[in-house]
Amino acid sequence: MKRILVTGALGQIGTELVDLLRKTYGISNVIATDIRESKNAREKGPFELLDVTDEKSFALIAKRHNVDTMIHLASILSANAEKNPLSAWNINMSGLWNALEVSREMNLQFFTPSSIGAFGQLAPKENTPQVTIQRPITIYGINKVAGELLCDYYFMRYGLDTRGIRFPGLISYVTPPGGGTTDYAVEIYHEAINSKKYISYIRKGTYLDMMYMPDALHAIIELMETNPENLVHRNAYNISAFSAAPENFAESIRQHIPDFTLDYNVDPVRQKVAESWPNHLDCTAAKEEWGFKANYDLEKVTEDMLKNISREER
Ligand code: AKB
Repeated sequence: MKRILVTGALGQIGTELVDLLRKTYGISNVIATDIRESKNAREKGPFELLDVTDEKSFALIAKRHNVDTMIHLASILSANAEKNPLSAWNINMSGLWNALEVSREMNLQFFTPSSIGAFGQLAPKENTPQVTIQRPITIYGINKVAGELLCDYYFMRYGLDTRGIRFPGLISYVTPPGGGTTDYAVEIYHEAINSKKYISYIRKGTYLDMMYMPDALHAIIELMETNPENLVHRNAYNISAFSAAPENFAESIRQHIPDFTLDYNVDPVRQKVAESWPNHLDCTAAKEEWGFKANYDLEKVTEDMLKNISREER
């Protein structure tokens, strides 16, 4: 049985991942950590306050709980990182470095997410290959490329079992994303239920890879459970469920809310970031090496998001 430490456990991925890990591996085997505390965090299972830039506390907590696996999620997302690049660099890179060092000392299995943000304008936009040029124009993307390389380095130099996924925009009704370029793909559903209209900060015709949270969570567990001998690319695998532009979300929502309207008020900063990212990733390596498969297409996401948001917000 694994004993897993999760950083950034109260974030968009962490909240739901911790629940699923606890169902899979047992409540007491999953140690949730975050820089802040939520009301019921400690009632649900082991929880520790942890600032990932504090190397000593990081090591103490990991040792005290005798973990064998690290899932390092704490990071600043793309749009927020652009507002304060220096602080994003510090949190994203020092946090990752500390997570890797603790994992090296304790010989932990290691996972950290990368992103479609790790590519840039020079990478092919359609069927973006697993291995291609990566010249991101955002500090977040630069962090992600450096992070992928650092994880490769720990694997090659120390034999640490590092694994990663390049996540697309993640859609969920449970915890809001907070500070990403793809946040509109979550906001649009809340606004559809609350006001039947949405004003998109991303321009019509801007395609990005997307995925529903349950597919993302299963992907993490499947990758971590895969026999290491099958893994060639490790840090980090392209995955995607579908590629969509804002108007595709609107069309899909109109199947359920016919008078839903979509307008645009483009934010030049986030638009520039979105335009520098791929339209659609090639996911062959993830499929071949660990059997990646997504179950939710845009229509299934829309149905589930609208059903759950209207249940919770009414
Ligand atoms: C963001 O928009 O920053 C994230 C991501 C795609 O990495 N959702």
